[in-house]
Amino acid sequence: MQIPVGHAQPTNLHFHGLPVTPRNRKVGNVTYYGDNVLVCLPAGRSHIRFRIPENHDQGTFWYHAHLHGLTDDQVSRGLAGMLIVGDSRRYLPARFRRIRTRLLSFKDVQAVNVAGRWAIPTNRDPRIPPGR
Ligand SMILES: [Cu+2]
Repeated sequence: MQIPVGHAQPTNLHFHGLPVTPRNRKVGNVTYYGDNVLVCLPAGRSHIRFRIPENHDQGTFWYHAHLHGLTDDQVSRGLAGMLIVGDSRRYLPARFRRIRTRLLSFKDVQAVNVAGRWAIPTNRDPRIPPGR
């Protein structure tokens, strides 16, 4: 997975439900980042690489930006996604194993009223209480 990081904000990635390493690894002149919420990915292109064991639980998991102080702002603006490991349909009765899988995720966006206007809290606007 390669994460393009713009210059506007730093970020990182955190994976829910995957017991993956938080360690960074350097191969040649490329750094592969682990799942470490304390890492601040530098601007430019960053690489995240880890192995999911063959015997990992199957199911749907999710990942999101988790840079402390910017998490709510970045996640509510879309820096999150779903990740499917394996195909858990094989546990269904035979007649359901070929059903189409659709992914659906819900996010909440918390808006606050500032001086009569609704706004999404960000960590950049001092008038609005910051999120996590
Ligand atoms: Cu999380």
